[in-house]
Amino acid sequence: MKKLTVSLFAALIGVSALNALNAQDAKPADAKPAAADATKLMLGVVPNVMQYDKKELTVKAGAKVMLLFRNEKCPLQHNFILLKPGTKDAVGALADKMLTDPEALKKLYYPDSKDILVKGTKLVGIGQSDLIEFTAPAEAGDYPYICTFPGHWRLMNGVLKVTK
Ligand SMILES: [Cu+2]
Repeated sequence: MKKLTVSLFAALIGVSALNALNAQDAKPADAKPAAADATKLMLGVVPNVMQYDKKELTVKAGAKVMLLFRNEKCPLQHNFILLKPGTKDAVGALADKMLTDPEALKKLYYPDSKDILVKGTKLVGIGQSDLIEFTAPAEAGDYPYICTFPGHWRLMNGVLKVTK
């Protein structure tokens, strides 16, 4: 299963990235934590209905995470942010307000909020992907993730379950 996941990642992020993963495998055990040690998660988009393909993801508290967010077939653009527990509605409301923000596109539709823990690096259009690396929260709990393209978040959301 691990091999399959790694090859899927390689296909999506390119051969050079695979070489990098392999190179890191070869490093001594006391080297810095490598990509190979990271928890690899994949999140996709269901075309045209403004939904992620997973309502739930799970990681261990404090784990290094490589999240591959990809949009294979949806003509709309999407993004990914991870939020503090219980803040989905508040940040969603800020996302909707970006409709009138002339800088919204430049900000990739990410609102300013101290409740945002992790942001993706781009708007992901059809055929694109975003490899998002982060450290999972240290506290166990249910951390919402949403797309902040205005109007999407009410449907386009899920929960990262952080476990001890
Ligand atoms: Cu979206």
